[in-house]
Amino acid sequence: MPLLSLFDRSLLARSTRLALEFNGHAFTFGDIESRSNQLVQALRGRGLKCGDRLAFYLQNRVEVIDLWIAGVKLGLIVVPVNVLYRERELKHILADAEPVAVVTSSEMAGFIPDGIAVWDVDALAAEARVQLTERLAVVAVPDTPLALIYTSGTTGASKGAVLTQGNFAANGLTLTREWRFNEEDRYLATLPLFHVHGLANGIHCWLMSGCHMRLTERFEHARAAEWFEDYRPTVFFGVPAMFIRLLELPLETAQKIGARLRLAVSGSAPLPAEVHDKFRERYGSVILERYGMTETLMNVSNPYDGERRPGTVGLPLPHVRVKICDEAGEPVADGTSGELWVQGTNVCAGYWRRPDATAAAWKDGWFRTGDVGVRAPDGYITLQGRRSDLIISGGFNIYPREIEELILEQPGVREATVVGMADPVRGEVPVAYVVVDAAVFDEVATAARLRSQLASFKQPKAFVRLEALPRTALGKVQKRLLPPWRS
Ligand code: MCA
Ligand code: AMP
Repeated sequence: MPLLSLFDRSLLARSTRLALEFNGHAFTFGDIESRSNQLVQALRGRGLKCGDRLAFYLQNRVEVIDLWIAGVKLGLIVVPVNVLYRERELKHILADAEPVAVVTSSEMAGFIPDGIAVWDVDALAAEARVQLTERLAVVAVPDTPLALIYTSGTTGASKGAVLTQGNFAANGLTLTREWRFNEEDRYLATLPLFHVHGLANGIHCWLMSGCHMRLTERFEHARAAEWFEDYRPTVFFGVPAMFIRLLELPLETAQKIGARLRLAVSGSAPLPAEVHDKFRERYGSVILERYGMTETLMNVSNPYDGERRPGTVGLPLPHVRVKICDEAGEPVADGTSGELWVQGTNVCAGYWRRPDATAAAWKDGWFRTGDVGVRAPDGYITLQGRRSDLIISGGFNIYPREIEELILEQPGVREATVVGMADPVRGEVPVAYVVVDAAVFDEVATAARLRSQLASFKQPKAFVRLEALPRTALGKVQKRLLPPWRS
C-alpha cells in the first residue's frame, strides 16, 4: 500500500482533528497537509525533483515533519543527520549522500563543512507559507527510495541504508496495528526525529492512527515529570536511558503517570530486566520491548496482549521472517545461540553506492543483522550480544574503529583501542586505552580535538595509558583482556 494513502487516513480524513502540539502551537491534520503541500511547491521552486537527496540537520521541530511528508509527496530521498555529529561525521555523510542541500538552523549552520549548499530552515518555511496549499500529483510508488539513513559500519565509516516508501509503510502499518494505536491516543514524542526510532516508528504510528502527538525538541530528564503530568500521554516511546531516568521520579508522580499510560515501548539498546521490573513496580506499566535496526526498521516485538517477557524482545512481527543461524548460515535449534537473519517488506534496498557492503550483508535474500540471540521453545527471542564490537550509549551507536582511527592520528599516540564500559544510565560509554609517547602526548589537547570532530556521545570518558595493548599472536587487540576502568 502506498505510504501516502496510509497518511491520508489522517491528513485528509481527519483534517479538522487536532494532530500536533509543539512549543505551545497547535496544528490540525489539515494544517499538516497544507504545510507539506506548500513546502512541496517551495522545494519544486528550488529545483528539487523525485530522486534528489535533501538532508536535514535539525533538532525536533514541526519543519522536520513538513519536510518528511513533502519528501513522501515529491519522491525525495531524505537524509536525516544526527544533530550531535560534528566535522568528521558530517563530511563523510554529506560527501557520500551528495544532497542538493542541507536544511538546518542558523544556530547549527556553522557546523556544516564548506562547499555544501545550506538552506536555512526558517527562510525555507517563510517561502513555503506563501505557496498554494493544494496537493500536487504524487510521483512515488512503494519502491521509491524515501530515506538514506546512515548507520555505523564495521569499517569505521557509516553507510547509508536506502529505505523505500514501502519499507516505512510496512513497518508503520504493522506497529500501528500490533500496538493498538488509535485516535484517542496521546503520544509524547521526545526521541530525535533523525533516527528510525522517533521517525519510522513514532511519526508513522501517529500519522497512520490519527492520534494526538506532543513533540519536544529533545528528551530532557529534568523536565520529564512536568511534560508527563501536563500532557498526560497514553503512549511513550523511549530508549533504556530514558526509562532509567524516569525511575528517578517520586513514587506518587510515577503512579499518576502510569495510571494514564497505555503503552510504554523501549528499544534501540538492551533494556535491563531490572529496569523492566522496577518500572512495573513504580508505574504499574509493563514496558513493551522490541528490536529493530536502521536497515530493517522493526523486526521483533513483545506482544501487546499476552506476556511481555523481561530481558527478551518477544516474537517476530507479522511481516518479518527471522531465522537464527550458525557461522555456516544453517538454522540452529531452539535454545542454541546464533546470528539473527531477517527477511521481509521492512528490509531496506541495500547500502547507498556500496555494492560490496550490500553483498556482504545479504545472503540468499536474507539480511544478516550481526546480532546474536537465542529462541526459546515458545518462540520468544533473547538478544545476547553482537558479532561486532558496536557500543550503544544512550541509544546512540558508536563504532570503536571510528574513534580509534582519529585517536591514532593524534601526536604522540602509538596504539589505541576503544571499548564500551558499563554505565548506569547510558548502558555503555566509550573508554580509550592508549600506548603513548609521554613526552609528546597531550591528553587535554587530544580530547579537545576529538570533541570538535566527533559527536559528544563518542567522546572517550577516559584515556587509560598502558605500556602495550594485549594482542593475539596475529596482532589483533584482545579487548577482553584490557584492565577494567573505573570512573
Ligand atoms: C542528547 N544530547 C543532545 C541531544 N540528545 N544534545 C543536543 N540535542 C539533542 N537532541 C547530548 C547532551 O548534550 C549530552 O551531551 C548527552 O547527549 C546526554 O544528555 P543528557 O541530557 O544528560 O541526557 P540523558 O539523560 O543521559 O539522556 C540521553 C538521551 C539521548 C536523551 C537519552 O541519549 C538520546 O536522545 N538518545 C536517543 C537515541 C535514539 O533515538 N536512538 C535510536 C537510534 P554530553 O555527553 O556532551 O553531556 S535508531 C535505532 O537504534 C534502531 C533502529 C532502534 O531499534 O530503534
Ligand atoms: P542502529 O544501527 O542504530 O539501527 O542500531 C541497531 C542495533 O541496535 C541493533 O542491531 C541492535 O544491536 C540494537 N538494538 C535495537 N533494539 C534493541 C533491543 N531491544 N535490545 C538490544 N539491542 C537492541
